[in-house]
Amino acid sequence: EKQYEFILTSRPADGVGLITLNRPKALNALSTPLFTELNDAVKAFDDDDGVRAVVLTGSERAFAAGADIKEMKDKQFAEVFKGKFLESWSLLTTVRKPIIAAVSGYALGGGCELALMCDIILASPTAVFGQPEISIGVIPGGGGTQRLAHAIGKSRTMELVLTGRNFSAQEAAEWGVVSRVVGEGEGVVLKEAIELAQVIASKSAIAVQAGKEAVNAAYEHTLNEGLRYERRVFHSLFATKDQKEGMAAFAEKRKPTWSHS
Ligand code: CO8
Repeated sequence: EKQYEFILTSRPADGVGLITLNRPKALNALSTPLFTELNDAVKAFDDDDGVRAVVLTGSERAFAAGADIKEMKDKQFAEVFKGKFLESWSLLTTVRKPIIAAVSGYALGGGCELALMCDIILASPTAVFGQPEISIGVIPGGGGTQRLAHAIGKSRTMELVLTGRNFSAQEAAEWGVVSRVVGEGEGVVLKEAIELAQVIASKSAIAVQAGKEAVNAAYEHTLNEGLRYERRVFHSLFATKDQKEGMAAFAEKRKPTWSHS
């Protein structure tokens, strides 16, 4: 694997790519150099036929405690506007392969937003989410106001964004921000995320990517456009070998062997 300064990459299981944020002294504060590496690693896994699902994690103490406040504090409007500050930080929302966030500890500000950019979030009971930007004189800038509003509604989002209060793993699960809270213990959330990624990686890669694209359409299209889009993508899968294989295997009472084609 390529060597990076602020992240680690590995392949913990067949078909699974793992990216670990690795700026422990700054609680994985998200800086421009970190995002340059993260984008590079995400793209490399997305382009790699051997990877069919990606897991993104941090440390036990922090998934990420937000954008790097020390990097931001002296920036001027003209600089952030002309320099398109944060614009490239959402690259991971544009890739085809599913990305699972395994969140333990702080996921604050940009850290919460980074988790929200992923396709599935699993939380450790220690996870602490929040959009504390209001307390440092700004607002979320990485999609927090929009993605939280979609996920948990206006009233809760307003309360969180306007007070900056944190919310627990339990609240995140009750509200549907995360798909579930895993059991207690060091490394449990990562282990479960890798297992989940393995299940996804064991399916037809084309069907998985089509499924991700169709679900995402629910957040961008009207219901009718979304339903039409889903049906079109469903129809198109009949052009794949994996559809033939999957349905033949069912009829023949055997396990399918995917060619991912
Ligand atoms: N930026 C820079 N450094 C940080 C950050 C941060 N966001 N968070 C923690 N650190 C550093 C601390 O400065 C400290 O460094 P040092 O040892 O050199 O003093 C080290 O990490 C450890 O932190 P603490 O000593 O503060 O640890 P505590 O356990 O006492 O507290 C907290 C942990 C509560 C997480 C605390 O560190 C904190 O409040 N951090 C800031 C949280 C925050 O406000 N985050 C929002 C930042 S703004 C933002 O994210 C804008 C979003 C932009 C979009 C991004 C798109 C993806």
